[in-house]
Amino acid sequence: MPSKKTWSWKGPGLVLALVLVLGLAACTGALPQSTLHPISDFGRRIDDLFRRIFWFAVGVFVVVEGLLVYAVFRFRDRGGEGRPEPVHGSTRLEIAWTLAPAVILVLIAVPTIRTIFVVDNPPPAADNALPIDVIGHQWWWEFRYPTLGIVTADEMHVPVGRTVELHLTSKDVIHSFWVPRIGGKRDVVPGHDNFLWFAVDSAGEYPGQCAEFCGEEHALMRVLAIAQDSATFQAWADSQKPDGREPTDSMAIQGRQLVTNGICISCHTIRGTQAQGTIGPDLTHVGSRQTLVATVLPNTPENMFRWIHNPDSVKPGTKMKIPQLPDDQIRKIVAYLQSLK
Ligand code: HEC
Ligand SMILES: [Cu+2]
Repeated sequence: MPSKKTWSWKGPGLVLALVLVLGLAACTGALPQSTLHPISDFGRRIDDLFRRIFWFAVGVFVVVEGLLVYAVFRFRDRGGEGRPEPVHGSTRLEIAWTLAPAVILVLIAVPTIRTIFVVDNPPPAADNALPIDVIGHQWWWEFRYPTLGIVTADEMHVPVGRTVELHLTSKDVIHSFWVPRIGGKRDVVPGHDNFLWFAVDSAGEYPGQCAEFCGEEHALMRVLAIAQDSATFQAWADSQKPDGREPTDSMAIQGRQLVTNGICISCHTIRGTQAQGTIGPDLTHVGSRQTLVATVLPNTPENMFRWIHNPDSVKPGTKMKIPQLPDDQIRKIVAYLQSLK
C-alpha cells in the first residue's frame, strides 16, 4: 500500500501564482525590448510565424491532455475487473498516429520555409532602400550611411516607412545585432558580409544590444534605433554631413587644441581636423548624440567628463586606454566635444 498523502495548497498555489504573474506580465503593453510587439515588417513576419506555431502547439496540447485526462477517468481501476486486455496491431490507430504528426509538421514547415526565403533574400530592388553599414567593435556599434556620407556610433537613425538595408560586419570578434522590436538577431562576423532589411512602421526609440558574447563588456554593448518620419530624418542627416564645427568660446577652443594635438587623434576621427583615427567612434558630431559609449550613459557634460576622466570606471576593460588627464584639461575637452553638434 502506498502511504497516504495529505493534500496541500502548495502545488495548486504555485501554479496559480505562475498564471497570475504571466497574465499580469502580458498586461504591461510593449516592453522596450519585447520581441512580441514588432514595429517592422521583418519583425512582424517572424512574429506571425511564432503565433501560428504557438496556436498549433496549444491545439496539440489540448487534444493530447484531453485524451489523457479522459483515459485516466474512463479507464481507471474500479476494482474487481482484473487486468485489461492490451491492444495489439491496430492498423487504424497506427495510420492515425503517423498521419496526424506528419500533417502538423507540414502545416508548420510550409510557413516557416516561406518566411526563411523572404527574410534571407535581398530586399526587392524597386524599394529604394537606404543602405547602412553596421560594424561591430568591442564594445560599440559603428553606423555608416554610404549614400549620405554620414558616420556615427551606437544610435542608428532610420526613416519610418522606407526599407533599410543593413550590411553587417565586424572589426574584431563575432557580435550579433539585435533590436528586439525590429526583429533579429543577425550575426556580425569578421570577414563576412551579412545583411538584414526591414522597414520600421512607427516612429520611436527602440533599444537593443549585442546578442553574442563578445568579451568582458558584452553586456554594455548596447544600441538605440531611432525611427523618425522622413522630414525629421532628413534634418538629422543634413546636420550630420558637414565637418566638425569650429568652436567659438574660449574653453572649447582650448579643448580643440588639446584633442587635436593629443592622444585622442590616434583613435578618433573629427572630420575637418587632423583627428583621423579609426579605433574609436567618429566624434565629428558627438555633441548631437543622446547617449555615450554604446548608450550606457546619457550624453551630458558630467557623464562625458566621467568617461574621459576614467573610462575603465564606466566600462571596465574598455579599449579606450588613455593616461589620466588633469581635470581642467578634461573640462576644456568636454566643452569642445559638446559643441560638436
Ligand atoms: C586607444 C584608443 C583611444 C584613445 C587614445 C581615445 N579613445 Fe575615446 N574611445 C575609444 C573607444 C574604443 C571608444 C568606445 C568605447 C565603448 O563604447 O566601449 C571611445 C569612446 C569615446 C567617447 C564616447 C563616444 C560616443 O560616441 O559615445 C568619447 C567622448 C571619447 N572616446 C573621447 C576621447 C578623448 C577626448 C580622447 C583623448 C583624451 C580619447 N577618447 C582617446 C578609443 C580611444
Ligand atoms: Cu558584441
